This record gives sequence, C-alpha cells and structure tokens, in this order.
Amino acid sequence: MRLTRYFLPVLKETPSEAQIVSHRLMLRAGMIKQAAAGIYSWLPLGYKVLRRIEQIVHEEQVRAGHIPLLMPTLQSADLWRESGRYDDYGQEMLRITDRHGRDMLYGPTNEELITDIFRGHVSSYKDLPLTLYHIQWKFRDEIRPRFGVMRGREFLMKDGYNFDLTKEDALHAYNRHLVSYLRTYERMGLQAIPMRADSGPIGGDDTHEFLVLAETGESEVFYDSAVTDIRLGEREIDYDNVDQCRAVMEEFTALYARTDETHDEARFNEVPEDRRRNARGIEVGQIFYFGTKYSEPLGAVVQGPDGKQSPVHMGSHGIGVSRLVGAIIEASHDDRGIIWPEGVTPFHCGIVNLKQGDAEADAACEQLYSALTAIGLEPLYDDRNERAGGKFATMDLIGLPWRITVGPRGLKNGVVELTSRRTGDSEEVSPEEAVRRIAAIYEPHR
Ligand code: 5CA
Repeated sequence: MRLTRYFLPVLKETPSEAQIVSHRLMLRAGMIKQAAAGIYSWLPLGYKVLRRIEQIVHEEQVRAGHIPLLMPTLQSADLWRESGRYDDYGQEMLRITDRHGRDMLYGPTNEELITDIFRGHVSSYKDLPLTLYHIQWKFRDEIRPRFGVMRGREFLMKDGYNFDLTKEDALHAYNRHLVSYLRTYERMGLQAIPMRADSGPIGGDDTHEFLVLAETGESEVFYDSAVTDIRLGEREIDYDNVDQCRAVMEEFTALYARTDETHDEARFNEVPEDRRRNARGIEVGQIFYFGTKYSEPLGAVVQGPDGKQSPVHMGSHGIGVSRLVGAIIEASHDDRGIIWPEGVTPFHCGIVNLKQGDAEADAACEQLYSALTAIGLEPLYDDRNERAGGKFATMDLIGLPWRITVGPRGLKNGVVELTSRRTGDSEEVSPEEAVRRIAAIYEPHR
C-alpha cells in the first residue's frame, strides 16, 4: 500500500475523551471512529489488525479440532425463555420488537442458539465429541461503555461451544480450550494468564479468565509472580491427548492466580511473601464448563452406548477479539505510539522515502516495494511529499515493527537503513539484505 492512496486519518491532537493510552492511540492512529456510545467503525488500519487477530484465532481453533460456523446476531426471545435466561439477563440485553410484534434480541452470547442447532441435528453419542465456534458481533448494553473497544457495547467475540457425552469428556474439552488459548495469545505477542474466576450469567462451577496484566485493566487480580515465568512456547501439542492437555492445564493453573471475585486471602497468604502480587488485568478470554445447564431445559439429549438418553455436557469458551486490539496496545506502546508485535501488525514494514521526487530514491523505494510484495509481504510505503520528521512521526504512531528508510545519501553508498520500532536500533544494509532480513523475521509468523 502507498500512503498517498490509503485512508489513514491520523489525528494531530490527543482526543480529550479518551482516558487510556490504547483508546487514545487507536483514535490518533486513525484505527477507529466512534459511531455511538460503545459502538465503533473500524477504519482501514484498525480493520486490518482486527482481521489479523481473527485469523490467528481461526487457525488455532481449527488446529484444536474445532469447527467454524456462523450464527445470526439477532435471535428470537422464545429460545431464551426456554432456558430461563430471557428475564434473568436484565438490562444488558438489547431487546427488539419486529413489525409483527415478535420479541427479538441482539445476542449477547449464543448458548441457546447453538444448543438449538445441536438438538435439531444430533441424537447419538456417535456424533460426539463436537465443538462448534464462530467469530461474530455481540451486543451488551453495558451501563458504562468506556476505554474505546475495551468495553464496548457492540464487540467482536469468538465464542465456541463443546458438546460431550460425559463430564470427563467435557473437562477434556475445557483443557483443550485452555491450551489452545495459551497458544493463541502467545502468537499475538501477549502473555495472558489463566486465573480462577466467577462464572456470572453464563453459569457453571469451572471457569478461568485469561488476563493480560496492565495498570489500566478493569479487573483486580491476585497471583503468585512465578506464574509469569511459564510459557507454552513451541511445544508440540496433540489436542486429542487427554493426559497431555490436562498436564498443561495443571502446569498453568497450579500456582495461585485469581480475580477478586474468587480471591481467597488465606490461600494467598500461603504464597511466599516476596512472590505475592496484587495488580490489575484485562480479561481477554474466558472458558466455562457448565454441564447440563442448557442441554437439560432445551432438551439436547443423545443416546449413549447403553441405549439410554441423557443430556449432553457442555461448556462455552470466549475470546474478546475486538478487545484484544486495545489490550495488545496497552501491553506494547511507548510515548511515540503503538509497537505492534509481528504476529498482528497491520503492515509488515514501512518504507520511508526521505526525498520524494529524487529519481534515485523513488526508484529504490519502488524496487523495495515490489521485492517485498513479490514474496507475499505487505509494506506501507510513505510516498508523501512530507518532511522526514513528519514521516517518522506517522510511522512511530502507527507502530509498524520495522522501517526501511531510503535517502539519496545512503544510496550513494549502496545502503538503506533498517530500524526496529521496539528498540530503535538502526542498521545500514543493502536494499537486498533489508528484504532478506524482513522475510526472515516474518518467517515464523506465516
Ligand atoms: N458465552 C461465553 C463464552 S463463549 C461468554 O460470553 N463469555 S464472556 O462473557 O466471558 O465473554 C467472552 C469475552 O468477550 C470476554 O472474556 C471479553 O474478553 C470479551 N468481552 C466481554 N464483554 C465485552 C465488552 N463489553 N467489550 C469488549 N469485549 C468484551
């Protein structure tokens, strides 16, 4: 993409309505525009990041054996009356009446709808285990939408639902989700710690939230600092292997880590004092096991190997896809702007032409642009007639992890400058070497 042809409405001023850094930077970098309280349009740069995050979520879900589908955002109230949640959900649910006077709602979550699909088509244990998921817009009429996309009213969620014959099988699905979520967040350059939590309106006893530590987080958390040393890394996971998934789950949840709702002072005090932490975090996902809470009232039953009918054991598992954009920025920025991790960056690198209109500099930029594009990378070429300082400021604000700077002086010596946004370190290399280096950096992310 060439900047002169793109739509990147960056703001010079810091928007006064934004209280936290991710919201400020998303507005300043032209990523989003508020349409109504807690409802946003995703402008091209923001949309690109959202898509990258979605793609990682899809890939990791499919790797874990989960099957994508797509359910509608508008649902009939009748299904929610069957589960008993229509009245329970309260004012967070946006209720709508259609022209025939039928009660509808904009889905805040999909347990009922997915259970309806299941009961209509599955009747035997032979079709289990089954996990279906989608990435879809939700609406919750939050009393206090704030912090931009972090607490929106309309937001994008990955929600997945497992159907199993027994509790034991459903707990494997729970563990499998936990492991796949760890991988998902790590690919985005994030550390999200599973913490024992409260199940709220979804219900059930077993639930973990995934928290990214950040001062601006809305959740208060208590944990043993040793949990922050554990990484999934590159280990091979066989998602069908019950023992392996359980072992990873146990490894990541053995140490004390809880949100304030489930915090237990006595147990916390057993943690060595120098490792006790009380901090804040951003909830970027949550997994639940709730047994037959929905399958029983909605009649989602299967015939077991013994010929007996029984309600399936279920759980649901959510990732805050749009919230993640804000969470990643909270975790990765400096006073000049965003610093995208390579896994989610909207463009792989920036090309800055220090002297637009100089025949040699223009030609070198064009060559870099085609060489990078030819190997499947997406550069953003700043081809505006602007001063170098303005171009650098834009690149720093929008946070591309790598920048190639091209100017007549360097070209005389056959070099361009390759700069890391994270460290600020620059190196002079030949244009060909710059392309090779960028290709190698992104190799693990493709
Ligand atoms: N049905 C279950 C799991 S599929 C469910 O709805 N879980 S949830 O309520 O925990 O939501 C899943 C994730 O969506 C949360 O962890 C959070 O990251 C994100 N989320 C929830 N509310 C909002 C909101 N108002 N704005 C942005 N993201 C949100």
